[in-house]
Amino acid sequence: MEVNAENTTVVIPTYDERENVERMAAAVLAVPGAKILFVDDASPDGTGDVIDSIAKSESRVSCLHRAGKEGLGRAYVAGFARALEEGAQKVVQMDCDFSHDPADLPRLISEDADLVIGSRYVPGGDTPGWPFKRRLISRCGGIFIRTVTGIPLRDPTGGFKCWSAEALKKIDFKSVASAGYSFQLEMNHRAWKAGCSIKEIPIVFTDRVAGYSKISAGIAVESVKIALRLRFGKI
Ligand SMILES: Nc1nc2c(ncn2[C@@H]2O[C@H](COP(=O)(O)OP(=O)(O)O)[C@@H](O)[C@H]2O)c(=O)[nH]1
Ligand SMILES: [Mg+2]
Repeated sequence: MEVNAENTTVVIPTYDERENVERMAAAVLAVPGAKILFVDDASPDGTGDVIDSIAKSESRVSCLHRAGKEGLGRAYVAGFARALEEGAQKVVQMDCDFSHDPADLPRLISEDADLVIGSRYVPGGDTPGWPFKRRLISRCGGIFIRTVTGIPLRDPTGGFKCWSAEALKKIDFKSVASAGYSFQLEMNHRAWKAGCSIKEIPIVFTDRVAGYSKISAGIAVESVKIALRLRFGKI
């Protein structure tokens, strides 16, 4: 699929992704016109320096350097603000570990909705290789979130998404409460409540090959807390 992504910025948060950034930059740059904004939280492994050296020779790549690790949600808020300042009409969010396949970008970008969500749980979506326990936690999490908040999404916690600039401006993303991974849920909830058009398209989510996962046991707890706060109007 061919797309013209000149108005699109792909925001990619990085923390210790040295082994992935170069390959990721090349894969996203293969989408004609697309810009990449990495948001690096002073990765101890020197990811930020690797990105800076890519950016020197590639004008479509830039890096927002932050002073320290503040969580995925904070990194995205800063990245979205920068992308909008620079005039992006569409803003994509994507992990740097190839769990989100850059080959899906044209499909995500060309869809017409305020928010397009790459979904693991619509027909055609999948999480190959996940052990039963992980599938169960993710599925039950989704059911819990739908039941508690009422959000009509099959995959309310996924992180591969494309926003229209108008939708981001409308939902006042800078004021989200979530610092970490529950950012995904909170943002989706805002978009839904604001009446944005939301579309879920299938993606296959594969586990990372290089580097290590930054997810921790606290993630599920954070999502439960955020879901309850969303339900009871505390955010
Ligand atoms: N800038 C920044 N990036 C982060 C932070 N935590 C995770 N990331 C990045 O967010 C993406 C998803 O994290 P990952 O560890 O793959 O999470 P998992 O897929 O749930 O295991 C990756 O690109 C990480 O490098 C953070 O605190 N700050
Ligand atoms: Mg990952």
